Amino acid sequence: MFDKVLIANRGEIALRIHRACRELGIHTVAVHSTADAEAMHVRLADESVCIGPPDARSSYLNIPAIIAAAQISGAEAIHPGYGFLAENAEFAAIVEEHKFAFIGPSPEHIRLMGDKIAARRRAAELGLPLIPGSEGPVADEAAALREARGIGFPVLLKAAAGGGGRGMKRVEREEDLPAALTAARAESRAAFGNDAIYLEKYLTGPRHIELQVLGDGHGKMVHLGERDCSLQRRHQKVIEEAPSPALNATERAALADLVMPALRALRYRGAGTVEFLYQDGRFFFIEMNTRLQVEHPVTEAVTGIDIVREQIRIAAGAPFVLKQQDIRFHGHAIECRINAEHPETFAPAPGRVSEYHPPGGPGVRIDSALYAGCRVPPYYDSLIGKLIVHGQSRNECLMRLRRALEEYVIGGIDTNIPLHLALSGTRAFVDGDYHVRWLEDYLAGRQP
Ligand code: MV4
Repeated sequence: MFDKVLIANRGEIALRIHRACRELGIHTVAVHSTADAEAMHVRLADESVCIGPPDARSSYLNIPAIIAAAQISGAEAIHPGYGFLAENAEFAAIVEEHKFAFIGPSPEHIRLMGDKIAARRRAAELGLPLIPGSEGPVADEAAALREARGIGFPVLLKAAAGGGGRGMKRVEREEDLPAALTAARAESRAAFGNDAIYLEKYLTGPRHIELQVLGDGHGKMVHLGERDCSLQRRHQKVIEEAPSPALNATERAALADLVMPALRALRYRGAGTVEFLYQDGRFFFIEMNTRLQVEHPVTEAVTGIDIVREQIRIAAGAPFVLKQQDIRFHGHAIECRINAEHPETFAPAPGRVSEYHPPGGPGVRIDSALYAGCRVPPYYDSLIGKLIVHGQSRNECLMRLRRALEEYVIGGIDTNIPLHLALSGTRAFVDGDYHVRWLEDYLAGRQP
């Protein structure tokens, strides 16, 4: 096992990784920008290194500074967390070239899944079902028209380099296609330096269902069940749950039967998430995330497996002892992402936290780097914590969620806790009857 791990991240996830390390007897090295000198992840780590000014490009994305921090501290491995450099194949390769272990998948798998067209092609070869659409990028307007007529309108234009919903354009009618294609290409070129666009049938009311997997890189592979992440706003997840209220046991088994042979064939290493859209009883592969995800705790709650510990064990080459038949699923878990933002306008709300009182009690987990008196800097994303509740049934979980949200006190800054309280009482959420567009529709119809 490693003796020392560098955590190339900040906030709640840096803390989460620190906790897994300490429970494995591993010492930790935090890195931080000058804006985060007083941050909780720095205070808790055994050592810390300042890697640059507040701007993430100069600090948390600064590869030479992070490699230098690993060298001077004598770390043996680097955990990238999520966001920042977590899905940067170049970074993973540089880490390995410098003889550190990268706590994540191989650079090749990161690169493959980062190219959405290549990922789609490989998924099809591996037998995963795709949304009907173009086989690869569309060459020009004529090709796009041909494809769209073949599958029928509405269609969705997607950027090959996109993902997470960036660079998508919905096209309702044939006459709108040329302009939409031009716009999609321009946006994609500006955002990603790549103007390759592909086209799919537009699904009107799908759910986002993803399967958590862990692999040893040699073909041993387990899944930890699915999460339903359909409650999103502007492609940011707001609430996630496990298991999905939409699936029965047969559908759940069918999902695992699709994914597991494919990932075994890929010899995937580490933690990963295979994302699907689910509509009318069918799963369609959309993308694979080659990182630890924000919502991993709901899976930890229902399986009892520490996903970050397993990531570290895999990277250290420890024997892979997880067996699918030993993995049991218990009850239901829901996560609310707590953001520093105005609960109605969603304007970011950085500032000083004057009071901090997180909920506790049975079935409640808080992952947060907040403390009374801390500052939420304006330079990074607005996620300041995660409330995860676990119960024997979905109903127990919902009751627990409400009481935990009522207990949660974060003073001095705006948070979306009032939004979560409102959502936890809506009919659609209580019934588990929602799809990926439901939250935006709900927010649009809310009284001002
Ligand atoms: C779609 C879709 C409907 N039809 N593809 C958005 C993120 C990206 N990973 C895939 N996304 C979607 N792809 C087809 N053919 C609707 C979405 C979508 C969505 C997906 C998952 C979670 C939230 C979403 C919100 C809006 C649209």
